[in-house]
Order: sequence, then C-alpha cells, then structure tokens
Amino acid sequence: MKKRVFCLLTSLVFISCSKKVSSIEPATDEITSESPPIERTYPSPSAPQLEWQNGKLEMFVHFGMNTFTDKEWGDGTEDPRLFNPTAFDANQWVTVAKNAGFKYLILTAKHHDGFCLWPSRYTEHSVKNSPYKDGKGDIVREVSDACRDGGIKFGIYLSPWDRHDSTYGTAAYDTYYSNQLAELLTDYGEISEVWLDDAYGVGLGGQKPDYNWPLYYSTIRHCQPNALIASLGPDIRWIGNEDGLGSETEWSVRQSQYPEYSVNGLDVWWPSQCDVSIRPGWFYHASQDAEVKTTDQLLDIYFKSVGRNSNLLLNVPPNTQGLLSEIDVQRLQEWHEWLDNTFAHDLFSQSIIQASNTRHDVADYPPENCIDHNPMTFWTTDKTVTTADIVIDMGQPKSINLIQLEEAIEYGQRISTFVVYANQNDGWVKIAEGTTVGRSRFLQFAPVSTSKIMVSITGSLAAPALSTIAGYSMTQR
Ligand code: FUL
Repeated sequence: MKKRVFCLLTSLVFISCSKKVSSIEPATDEITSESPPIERTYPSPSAPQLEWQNGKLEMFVHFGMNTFTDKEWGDGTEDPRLFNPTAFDANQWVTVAKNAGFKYLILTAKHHDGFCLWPSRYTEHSVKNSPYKDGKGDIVREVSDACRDGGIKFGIYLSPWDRHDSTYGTAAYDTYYSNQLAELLTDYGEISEVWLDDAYGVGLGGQKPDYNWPLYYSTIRHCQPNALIASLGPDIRWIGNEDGLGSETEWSVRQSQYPEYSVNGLDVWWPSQCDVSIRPGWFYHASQDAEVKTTDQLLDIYFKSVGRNSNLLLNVPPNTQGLLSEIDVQRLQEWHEWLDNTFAHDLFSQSIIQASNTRHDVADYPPENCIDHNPMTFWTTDKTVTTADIVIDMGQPKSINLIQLEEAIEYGQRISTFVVYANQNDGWVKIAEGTTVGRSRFLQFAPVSTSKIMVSITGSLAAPALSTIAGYSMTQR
C-alpha cells in the first residue's frame, strides 16, 4: 500500500521534469587515474562522489529573508517586500569563492521561513513579490549562471521545513516540496549537489512531519541523476556537528542507512562533509562583523576537516547589499594564500623514495608516483601485501612539521593504521601515527629536523594504494 502511494506521488512530480526516468542507483563510475587500473575494493565512489571528494572545498551561502530581518530562523510570516538587496552581485560571490579555492557553491534557495529566492510557480512567497528588480529578479538564476560562467559547481539547499506553506505537515506538502525540487532541478541547468536539512517543526496537526524522503530522493535522481544528495541523503554524510570538525578515524565506507542505494544492502560509499559558518550565525548580522573567524581558526578547521578525509563546506553569508563583506573576503584570501604558500614547498618533491614492496605484475606502480604531484598516479603493493614501509630520503636535513597522505580512493579506501618516523642519529623515531587516510590526511607535529622520513603502513584492508606523500615546514602565523 505504502509503495503504491509512493509511486503515485512520484509520477505526479515527474510531470514537470524533462529527463527520462533513471535508476536510483548512483550514476556511472568511471576510473580517471593515469596509472593503469587495479582491482577496486567494494564499495568505491561513484564518479560524481569522486569528483566531489577531489574538490575538497565548498562554499555555503546562506542568503534570504533572514538577511533582511536579522534573524537565523524566520517564522514564515515575513513580508516578501522586506527582501531588497541593493547591490546584489553573484559574480562577486563566485570570484571570491574561486579565488579562495572553492570548487562548489551551495545556495539556500529556501530556508525554514519558506521564502523562495526564485520565482517558484508553486507559491507567491518569493522574490516575485519583492522589490528586487521589481519582482522580475531570480537570485537562483543569477547565482547558477555566475557559477557556470566562473567554472564552479552549483548546488542548492532547499529546506524541507517550511514555516510559511499552509500544507506543511500533511501529505500535500510532500508534493509541494517535490514540485519545488523538480522546478529547481529542471530549470537551472546542472545542479551538482542538493543539500537536504533535517531541521523540522511541527506540522498543522502539531506532529513532527513524516517527510517522504524516498519521494524527494527519487525526484532528485530523476531530474538530475548526477546530483549528489547531501547531509540527509545517500551520497554525502553530515559529519554530525556544525563546527567543521572531522573525525580522526574517518571511513568513507559505511554501513548503509539507505539499503536501496547499496549493492549488497550493507555497505555504501558515503563520504563525510563538515559544515561550519565563518561567522557565529549562518545568516549575515551586522552585529557579528567583529566575530568573523580568524585566519588561524580557518586553518585549524581546514586541517580538522579536509585533513581528516572530509570535505569542508564553509558558509560565507552575504550582507543586505547582497555582497560578501570585505572582512570575510579578506579572511578567505589570507587563509587561501597561507595554504597555497605552504603547499607550494613540498620538501619531498626532489627526494629518493623507496618502498618495501611495489606492484609490478600487470604494470608498474612505483613509489615515485607519490611525490610527482600528480594525484592521478599512485603507488601500490602486490595484491596480497597489506603492510609496507616507504622511505623518503631528502638528501639533507630539513625541518618538517606537517605530513600529507592521500589514497587512490577511486579504488576504494584501504589503509586502517600507519605510523610516521623521522630518522635521528641513524635510528627511527616515531613522530606521528594515524588510522584512516582516505582522500586526504594531514598530520601536524612538533618540528623535527631530519633527512629521512619513513611512512609505515601497519594495517590495510587490501593492498595500500597511495597517490600522495608530501612533507611541509608550516610556518606559525
Ligand atoms: C541547520 C539550520 O537550522 C540552520 O539554520 C542552517 O541552515 C544549518 C546549515 O542547518 O539545520
């Protein structure tokens, strides 16, 4: 019975989508590495997941009615005429995002107050009744166009919690919400990510709404099979806090909470995302201008998110003009420059690198692939070998305090434990250790002067495959 209702709702929603129905399985996954392919461990990322993980940085943009009412959560009774950005410029957002290294931009098309940043045909509570461009404006259109022109991927946040719509909390709301999803996913070109938020209020009957997630997911898959469903969804997993803090042990492979998306019904590739705002609030408040996170705080967040096998989704909220504020822009620039300068000086690039085991059967996967600054090549061991030592000889003593490891995750995530040693007086001294590696793992430690570093992989689910081993001398700010 339940299934039939689901199908009926699905077909209603699909009327407004132009694409053919596709399966709800994640999209095609082709391997893009330059090293010859090796066997994959199951599960491994789909092509959109891999591209997303390789991107690492995403900008969240909370902009909407709350920007003008100075609130975090509007109650849905706000007058659309309050929405009036005076100097809105989507190109400024995209330029700032690109200059700071962000590869995705996700816009709050609708927050909990229900006000829509696009002229939705399903409600009057939108930009079409605002003074912005005399009601002819469309913020989603301008931002999606700017992203496309700027070569950055565009995503939408569409809050299921809608405090304005009178059907909220009833089955009719599922149709309303899915129609809005379909509208956004059909009329605005490619949408790379759909961010579903679990926040909810009580419905008309005073009960927690029973959101029809399967309907929402299938609507997204139908309209844009390559769009990743994030946060509360099968493709990208919320890390569980809003501080941008990843976990030291971070497997992208998880037990499925969405069995229908998994081949064996148990495990799925479900990489994590860390969200956090550059300011105390998600929306802009002039009163928080002095509380923009410092460059040091942003760096710490980077190493605890991207450096722990997660993507960082950093929120930078535009002000009432519709622009990112000068102070936020400055912080982002400093942060990015500092990272760029540090990563431009990899101490291992000119080193001699040797591994205790290297696979040569079908092709060569030499350890040099880890220091060639080409993320598309990798080193791996013979199929049955799951532990190995890699020694990097820099030729002369250098001061080092940061190590980066990256796995060739297109073949799955494998490494479960590793130790890093520095050579001191001809002996090996442990300087760092960790569990998982994944897309990117950074290890910070007290500066050590040494000419040789050893990365010892002490546990791996299958032959380890590393694409990067880099060493840096990170200057304190
Ligand atoms: C939460 C929301 O309630 C906040 O306002 C914000 O949008 C954050 C990203 O997600 O659930």
